Amino acid sequence: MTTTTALALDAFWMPFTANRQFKQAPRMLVKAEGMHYTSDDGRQILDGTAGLWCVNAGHCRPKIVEAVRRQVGELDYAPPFQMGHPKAFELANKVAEILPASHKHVFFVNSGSEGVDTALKIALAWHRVKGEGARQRLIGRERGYHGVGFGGISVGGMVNNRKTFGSMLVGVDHLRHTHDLARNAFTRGQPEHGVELAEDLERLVGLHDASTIAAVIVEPMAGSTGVLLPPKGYLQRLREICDKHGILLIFDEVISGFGRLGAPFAFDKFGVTPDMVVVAKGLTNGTVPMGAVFASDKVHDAFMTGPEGAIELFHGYTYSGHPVAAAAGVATLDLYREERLFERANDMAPYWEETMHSLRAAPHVIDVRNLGLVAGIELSSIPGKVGARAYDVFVRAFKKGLLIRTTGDIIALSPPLIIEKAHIAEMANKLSEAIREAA
Ligand code: PXG
Ligand code: PLP
Repeated sequence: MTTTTALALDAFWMPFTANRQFKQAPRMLVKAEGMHYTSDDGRQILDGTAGLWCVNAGHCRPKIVEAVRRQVGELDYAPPFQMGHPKAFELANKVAEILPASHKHVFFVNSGSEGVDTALKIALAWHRVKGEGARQRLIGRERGYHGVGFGGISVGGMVNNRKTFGSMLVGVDHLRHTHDLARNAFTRGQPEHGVELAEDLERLVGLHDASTIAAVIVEPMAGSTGVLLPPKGYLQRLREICDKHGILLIFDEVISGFGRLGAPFAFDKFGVTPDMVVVAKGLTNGTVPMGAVFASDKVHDAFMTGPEGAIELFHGYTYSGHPVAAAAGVATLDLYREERLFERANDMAPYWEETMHSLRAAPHVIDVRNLGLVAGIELSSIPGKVGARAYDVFVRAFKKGLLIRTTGDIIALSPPLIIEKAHIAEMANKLSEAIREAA
């Protein structure tokens, strides 16, 4: 095993990391199995975040590991443009089995960011194909996270991800976010208040006119910004307003997809069907990078009209439908089904909810919110030092053998769906201690 001390750390410019701080006191993971990581000093770390919201079936599951091994030795790579290989089709079919009859078209990408770019481009191209090329505006939402490509940061709404990168895409506007602690703190499940915030889309239609708007993209559950659940009725109302004005609705389910909320997708859970869905992360259980865009017949079929020899969509990636990722995806979906992991998440949710809300008793906790196997615990900020308290909790939790994720002063928890009750109790205990000990 390569130890941390033997490694020079300078060359790797780490993503979304305080590089200089990290490299002075590195936190290194060297192995994983099931619910746990092993750190380089040999400690077991309970994974409270499914890696980064992606390892939904738990770590190093033999079925997936074997599928990847077999595939890389049999067909390592095949070009995806004007060529095919069976695994990509097999995976598309397998994904289609858990999609509505009207949405069985799957475009493969390699990450959530690429998925978002792809969905936004399809939306623009779709309106053009339909003869409405003036519909070029894209609408996102404040506090949204849609990855880090120029498309994603343009429609995204987290200021630190945007402010240093210039003017981004033009013609983008944003809905108001739905976070409202004054009315909704300590809600279990979907908040009661805030359906009226969907009317903000009518405001934007009034401002720009529907004839200029191509699509609205939202996370049905906002994850990265700190677990914001949609108010009751909000997504339904967005769907109605989009329908009324001929605007496409895109759900970014990079986090909420593949069982996180106790259903295959958030759109199943909330009963609102978007025109396109972006997924990544859980598609391959995090083992090999892959994402996808699911398109409805309405979207897909409009492209299948010109001459048969013409490429319908001038878009794709060298690694779209990569054989090794596709093999990982097939094995992952088999595992989800065999172990009924989406149902399991739903069955475990009441205990999760009860245990997470017990953290309300810890100091500085100003909100606990939850759905399925996700929870957000919001702490009051130290004046003038937003994020310092939660970071302190994060470091303390790691020392105690628990991996959590923080954003600002919000702690996000999203464990693998194989979690047992004893793990949930352990998480709450360790987290409660870490919060109490933090400044
Ligand atoms: N959309 C959503 C909703 C996401 O959560 C992406 C797009 C981008 O996916 P890629 O694979 O390009 O990273 C994501 C990714 C966090 C955190 O702090 C969350 C994500 C990524 C990094 C950090 O919670 N989600
Ligand atoms: N840059 C150059 C010079 C390329 O040739 C390609 C792909 O052929 C890309 C970027 C895009 O890479 P990818 O398809 O992996 O996104």
